[in-house]
Amino acid sequence: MGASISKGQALYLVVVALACVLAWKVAPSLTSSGSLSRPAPVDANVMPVPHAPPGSVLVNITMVGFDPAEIEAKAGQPMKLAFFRPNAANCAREVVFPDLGVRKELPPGQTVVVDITPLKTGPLVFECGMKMLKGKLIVR
Ligand SMILES: [Cu+2]
Repeated sequence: MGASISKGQALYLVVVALACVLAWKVAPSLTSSGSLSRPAPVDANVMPVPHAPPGSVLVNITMVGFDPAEIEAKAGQPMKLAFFRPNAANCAREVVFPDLGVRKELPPGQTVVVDITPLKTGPLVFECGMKMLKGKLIVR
């Protein structure tokens, strides 16, 4: 007797250990890779709508660019821009304010609110990450 275990017990332990490893290593990676590769659920029958908070300026992102492409602003006054990218049929995966060092991702179907404070008067450019779509604030 003592510390010795039978062949049957040893085999049982090996099987249990393998089952644990499978459940721990393989199963989660299967489920998580499945959910990671799947985009956020979007009901094809429901058009996404913008959710611009009160006081914000809604900026739609269409196939041709930002709409409106020119927005009035006041120097030194904080403002909220609500960027709404209804779908992925444009390249604006992100919006960039180069002069302010601001960069925000724009997931399709969502409204992303960007808080900015233009500091000096004149045009303040915003653009897509590839500098193809452009808009600007007219800061007075
Ligand atoms: Cu682009």
